[in-house]
Amino acid sequence: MIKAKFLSLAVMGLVLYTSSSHAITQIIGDIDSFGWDGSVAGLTGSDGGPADKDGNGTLGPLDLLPDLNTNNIVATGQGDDYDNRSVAEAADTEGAQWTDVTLSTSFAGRPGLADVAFFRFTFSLPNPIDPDYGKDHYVSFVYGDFDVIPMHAEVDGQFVTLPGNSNYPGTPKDGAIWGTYTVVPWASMLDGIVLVEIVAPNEPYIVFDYAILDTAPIAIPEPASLILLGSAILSIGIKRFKK
Ligand SMILES: [Ca+2]
Ligand SMILES: [Ca+2]
Ligand SMILES: [Ca+2]
Ligand SMILES: [Ca+2]
Repeated sequence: MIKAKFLSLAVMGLVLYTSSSHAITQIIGDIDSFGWDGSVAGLTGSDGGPADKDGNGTLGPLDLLPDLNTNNIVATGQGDDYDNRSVAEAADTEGAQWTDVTLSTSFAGRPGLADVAFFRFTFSLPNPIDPDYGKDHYVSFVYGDFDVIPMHAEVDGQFVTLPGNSNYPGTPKDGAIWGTYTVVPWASMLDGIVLVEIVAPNEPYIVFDYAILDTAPIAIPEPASLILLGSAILSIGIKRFKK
């Protein structure tokens, strides 16, 4: 009986601790295949094949943005403009307004172009007792069709390289979806703000899905290793061909 009481007290304590613990984890926009969740299966990529390259029913890194008019090009003025934002996303002022909508020069309904996009995480700091306290975090974000240089991100002023269409393994692909992440040192979080700024003065067509601040990064294939893998496969192929 005493043991049972102790156990139930311990469980209560755990519940109290969990509910009062304070994490910083925050998402701007939503993880919904750039607003295409539910209709991904019917979408075609710029290569004429399915946009959902890995066939998992969602659009993420290494999949392709939809080529809506199936002319094998995904770009401004190429029939690929859309706005899949919810009312709340469209009305947001902290970054969700730049997601699930084509930031495209040919789209009258655009909230702006890539160069003005930003994601601003604002949070209250956890207490020293909380598990996230003192921990470096990660900012990750997912986007498609970066193909006009220069383009990079700045996370609290730190330069972040962004892979684009030309980094697609094997051969460059229009509308390639990539994600990237970077460490946000705890020291940089003490002001309660993490700001992601996109610097892309010439990029006329790009789409973002979401940005997330968390203690772990999202899973993203490494472009460098993929390119190495791609060229290794290619060289094996050439060797075989030469035989
Ligand atoms: Ca997929
Ligand atoms: Ca198109
Ligand atoms: Ca582009
Ligand atoms: Ca989204």
